[in-house]
Amino acid sequence: MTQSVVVQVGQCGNQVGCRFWDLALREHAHVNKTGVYDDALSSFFRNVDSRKSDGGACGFGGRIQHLKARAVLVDMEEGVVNEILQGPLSEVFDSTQLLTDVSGSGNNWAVGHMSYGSVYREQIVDKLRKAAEHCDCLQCFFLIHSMGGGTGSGLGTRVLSLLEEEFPEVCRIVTSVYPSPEDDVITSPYNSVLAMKELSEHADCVIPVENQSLVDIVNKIKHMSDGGKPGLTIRKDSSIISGQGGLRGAEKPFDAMNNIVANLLLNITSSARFEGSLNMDLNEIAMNLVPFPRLHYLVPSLTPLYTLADVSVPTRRSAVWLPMPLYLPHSCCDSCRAVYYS
Ligand SMILES: Nc1nc2c(ncn2[C@@H]2O[C@H](COP(=O)(O)OP(=O)(O)OP(=O)(O)O)[C@@H](O)[C@H]2O)c(=O)[nH]1
Ligand SMILES: [Mg+2]
Repeated sequence: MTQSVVVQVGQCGNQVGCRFWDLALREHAHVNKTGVYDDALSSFFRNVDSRKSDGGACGFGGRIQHLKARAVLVDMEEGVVNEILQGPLSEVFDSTQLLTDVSGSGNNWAVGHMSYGSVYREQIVDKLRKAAEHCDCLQCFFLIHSMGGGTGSGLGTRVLSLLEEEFPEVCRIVTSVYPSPEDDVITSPYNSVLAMKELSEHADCVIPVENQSLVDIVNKIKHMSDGGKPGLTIRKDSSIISGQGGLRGAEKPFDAMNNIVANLLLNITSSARFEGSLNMDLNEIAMNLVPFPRLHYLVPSLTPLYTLADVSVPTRRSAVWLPMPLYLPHSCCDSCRAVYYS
């Protein structure tokens, strides 16, 4: 089986990434009842025995010792990463995977891209290489970042170009969180435009997610959970609307929105994380849906939302992919839609 590495940059990238790891662990725990480290777990997690001297890597078939996420966490502020390290997911990361500074990029794309990008270039490449060396067959890098923040958009896109430079053969799938029209970061439209150019040039696939749409979806789900029709009701403590993930106390403002993005990533990667007759390689997403190299923005769609009420719901009927250029002219009628939904 192949492996993938998640690179999360900036506050948004790390917060979304955190929800992804939380839900992924819960999903694997639900499926893997035996406690054995298997192929499915190896795609996004390493099994590490801290008592061993050679880095502690354990092979397949043994008991799960310590699961470490195949991730690199980058933020030019310390707050979010420190919070992760004090939270329930602290065991999933170790210090070799983290890179932080103190002051942040001040919502300035150029500071992230040019200043921090140059200062931390070697350290970033070093951490990416280490993560890659832990994989038997590295297939994909997932970059998660915001388009509005200085670190996410500036340094995030710099990391993307470093990935292309250092690992040209490995597929780069980017999840970009676009700012809503009412975003409180005044420079976010500029940051987004500057980052878009880099995404067009260096990514294999971009999955754009927009914050206003996430707010709308969260409100819709909350409405459904507050007394929808029978069969459409979402439990109040379900993973899709609760940031607690069954693990921690207070819910943070972006948690419900980040859960949607994390669920999306879980769905995209499920074929790579689990065995199955419809199993496909992640790079086939780009191969099948990208008609021209720079036309690689895919609009993700998640349906129906209420099956996401709990990650323990076994059926997966989601992650419909509509490549952007085909979406508008072909979503006109049911027969057109059927082509894409089949
Ligand atoms: N969906 C979502 N959006 C977020 C989250 N955190 C921040 N944002 C959005 O991201 C943009 C700000 O980017 P941040 O990620 O906070 O900034 P940063 O990358 O840390 O960069 P600097 O703080 O400038 O160094 C704004 O548009 C916010 O609305 C989050 O957890 N989820
Ligand atoms: Mg920040």
